[in-house]
Amino acid sequence: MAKPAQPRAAAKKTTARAPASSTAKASAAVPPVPNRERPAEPQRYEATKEEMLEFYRQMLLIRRFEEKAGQLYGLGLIGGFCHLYIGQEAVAVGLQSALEVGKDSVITGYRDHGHMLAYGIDPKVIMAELTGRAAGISRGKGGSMHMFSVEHRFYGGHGIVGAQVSLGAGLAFKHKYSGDGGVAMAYFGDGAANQGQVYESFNMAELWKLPIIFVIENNQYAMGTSVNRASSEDQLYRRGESFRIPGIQVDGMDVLAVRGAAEEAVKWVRDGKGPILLELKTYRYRGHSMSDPAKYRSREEVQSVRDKSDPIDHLKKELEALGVTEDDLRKLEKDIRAIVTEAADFAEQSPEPELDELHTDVLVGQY
Ligand SMILES: Cc1ncc(C[n+]2csc(CCOP(=O)(O)OP(=O)(O)O)c2C)c(N)n1
Ligand SMILES: [Mg+2]
Repeated sequence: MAKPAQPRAAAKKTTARAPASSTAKASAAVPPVPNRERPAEPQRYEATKEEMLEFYRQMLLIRRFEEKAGQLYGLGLIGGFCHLYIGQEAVAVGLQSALEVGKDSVITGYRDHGHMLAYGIDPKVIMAELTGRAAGISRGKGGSMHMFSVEHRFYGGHGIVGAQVSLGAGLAFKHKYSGDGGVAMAYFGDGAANQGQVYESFNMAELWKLPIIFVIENNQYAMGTSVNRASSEDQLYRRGESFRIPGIQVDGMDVLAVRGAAEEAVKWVRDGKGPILLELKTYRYRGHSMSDPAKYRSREEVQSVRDKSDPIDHLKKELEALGVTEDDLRKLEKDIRAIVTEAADFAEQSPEPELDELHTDVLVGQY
């Protein structure tokens, strides 16, 4: 006898995890019924006061560095494209604080300054690269979108939307092949999440159980297009489902929630369980790039996110509640400003590359 057809609702099993974010939309009416092992529900990270101060310091460094980069761009000292990370600081800091610099690889798109700073790369050589100086991390020839540090295992800085996801799968393959214990973290945007090569990479990564954390930085916009206008499935943490890649949605404006999710993701991947997908709900305060007139959203929208969910203000309040004084925070701010001023002075005073550098490093040898 033929089996009775399953009722529609029961057949619609979802293996996606319920959103961990307070800002997340309500999950589907049918509760998730996992049919395979899933990572544990992430908890907000229980940081010590020292760790919280360090997260605060790193986020503030990114914010002040980016503000300075914006100023230097306005003065004509930075040429070409420049995409600022202001508003998204908790993502890079929360995630990369759970990685091991020099062991785990990181790769991202063109909005890359924050990821470098979060991986401990010297602000001076990043700023010098932005201003096209010989002392820059890519010898002044890469600019904002093309920076690398093989020493840190930071592999760029890529201008082709989505390309870094496939390259990231390659980095993960290398970690697995050589058995070096490292994992790869590949960041991409909500817009990039609609690129075909992302899904080819998902397929291979799961098939070969590659140690990779796919990170969607959902800042709500791809240039001037909002995620809801461009994506048929706008709950991006579900995008790995048909490849059996578990997904977790995270409040990307809360550095401790981000770090908590990173803990679970790193554990899953290092344990050899294959890839995992994190969707970080975040927001960029500035335009897509420095030349964006930002006519696709209102000032009120931006201001309201800044007022309600700023990751730095949020952590500042928590630190104050723990007894960190205004004076302590003022001193920290002063130290950060000094680091950024030093980086800008270094970048302005360094010489440009020699003309004969035009033909060097066009093709790089083997690493
Ligand atoms: C293959 C490709 N298509 C289009 C572009 C032009 N482009 C540059 S950035 C961008 C938007 C990407 O948005 P998203 O992935 O959300 O990242 P975000 O800028 O928000 O960080 C587009 C369409 C490109 N660089 N590469
Ligand atoms: Mg985006």
